[in-house]
Amino acid sequence: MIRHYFRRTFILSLVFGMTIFLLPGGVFAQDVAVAVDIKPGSCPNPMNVKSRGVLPVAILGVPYVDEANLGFEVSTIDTASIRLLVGGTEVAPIRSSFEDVAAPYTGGIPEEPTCEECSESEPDGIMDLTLKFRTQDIVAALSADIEGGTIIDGSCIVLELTGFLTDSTPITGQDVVRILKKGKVKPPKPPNPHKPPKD
Ligand SMILES: [Ca+2]
Repeated sequence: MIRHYFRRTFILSLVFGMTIFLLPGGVFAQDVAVAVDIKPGSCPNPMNVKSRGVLPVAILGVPYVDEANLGFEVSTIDTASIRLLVGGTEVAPIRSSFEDVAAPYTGGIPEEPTCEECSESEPDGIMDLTLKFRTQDIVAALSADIEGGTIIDGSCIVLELTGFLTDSTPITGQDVVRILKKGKVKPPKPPNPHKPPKD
């Protein structure tokens, strides 16, 4: 998995540091950068644009370290608010659940991430929020965003996730998928002419 967490935290602190939101209670809050993991347990993260299935995406819980690093509990997320931003389209998940599926990446991330910058991690005892998005919803949004509507095989695309915590604090994160247009899509089996029909 692409593990942008720490790099993202740094970048987003620059990008969103100036983005201040006024909460209903009059409290100012910045975006919280969350660790997003597309296809937890898999590296790289292929997305077959012909798939009629779902793309699993996890927001990873981060363990408490000390008072300077309080970690992140996914139970604080308003799950109904989560969207993938694909071009100009918001894609909502079709379902979500709480499940420990992976651990946030703590290694270094190069300046320009590619589809290969990922690692396979296992559950770490910290609860994660798993979400399922219809692949075809994402493909439709991608096609609408690309001139000519043609998604290029093998290309790396950043998917950005947004949402809110239950206290209305905005959250954001991202991960990368590699577009796959070949293989693994089985055509329906033709009927066997030698097999007698069932009664
Ligand atoms: Ca976990």
